[in-house]
Amino acid sequence: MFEVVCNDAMGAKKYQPDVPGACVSTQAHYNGRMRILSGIQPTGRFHWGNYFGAIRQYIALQNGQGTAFYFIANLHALTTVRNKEQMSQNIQDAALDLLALGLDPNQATLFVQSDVPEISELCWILMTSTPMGLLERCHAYKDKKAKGLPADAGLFAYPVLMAADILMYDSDIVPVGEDQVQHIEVCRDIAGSFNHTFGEVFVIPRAQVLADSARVPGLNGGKMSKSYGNAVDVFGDLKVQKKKIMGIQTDSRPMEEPKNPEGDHLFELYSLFASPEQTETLGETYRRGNFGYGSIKKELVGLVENFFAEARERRRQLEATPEIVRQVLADGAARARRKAAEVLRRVQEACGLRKQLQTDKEIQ
Ligand code: AQP
Repeated sequence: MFEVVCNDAMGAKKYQPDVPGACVSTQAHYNGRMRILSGIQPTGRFHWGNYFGAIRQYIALQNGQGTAFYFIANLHALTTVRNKEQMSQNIQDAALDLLALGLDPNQATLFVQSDVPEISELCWILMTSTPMGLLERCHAYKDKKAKGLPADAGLFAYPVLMAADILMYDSDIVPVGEDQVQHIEVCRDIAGSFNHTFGEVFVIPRAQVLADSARVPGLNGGKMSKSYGNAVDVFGDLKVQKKKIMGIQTDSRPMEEPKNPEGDHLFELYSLFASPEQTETLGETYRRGNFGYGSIKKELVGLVENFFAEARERRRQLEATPEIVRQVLADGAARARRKAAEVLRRVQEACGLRKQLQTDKEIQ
């Protein structure tokens, strides 16, 4: 079990994901089941940060917590993936990875973002009520620009598309890593301002972040990120994985010196895979001193291999049945579109875009 921090206007609250009806103080407006939504970009293979920060929550929240919608964010990924074969391979891999890691299509709706074309219309509508300054303050865009990575209007407007993704499904909860919390604040601002102008159209969502893996560190201690070259893939080749783990950057203090486990990224990574007892023991070892980082890394290699062994096997089986994956995505898209059409109609009516049209039959 892991601890979750619910981030909302009322402040952070502790939450145990396998206790139905948790986050009680904010449940009042759910009117039944809460709606959970999150998306993940098919920009490459998923890494430990994606898994521990986000995917682990998807799986925990699908079981009886509410109605869960998860999507593969290919429209977002278009800002970085510019090759059609690569894009379609990434989407296939993302679906396989999510299903292998435990996403259950009987419990949650899994779909590809662009299979719900309504999203682009909602994005445009929201764009017209988004102040430029709000987007200029977003750190994902600012960080990429500061690192000299290519930035286009799509990357700049990414939080508006993300707001559309969330608002389109009347989402209450958005399970994410810490890096996405600011974007959800932007979504809340956009929804609040739209509601203020046009009436109570949108549900105001809130981010949900795991306390122990809000920002999983990469091999160099910075945030683990696909684009920062410091990531370890969940389903990467075991030899490559081992090499990466053995290459985790550590300091050059003498072995005998006692060390503080707090804030040490090797310790942090170890604790994600280890049992609480193993983590406790390693903490004591750090504080006592007289240990080598190499032996911890070797132990971590074994822990990681064990941790994902079953998921690897499931992935191998799923890979052999691509038609099942296709069907899961088709069913998911159909379900997602039904909800999207309902919400878009509500939005169009609220802002006067539907006035000329009399009935749904006339539109078709
Ligand atoms: N290091 C991380 N720690 C915790 N959570 C993380 N997430 C990403 N990195 C970490 C969470 O994973 C989910 C999917 O995010 P995404 O689709 O935006 O993935 P990403 O941003 O592509 O991941 P990267 O590696 O950070 O990509 P680049 O380098 O391209 O920006 C989100 O919930 C995110 O918080």
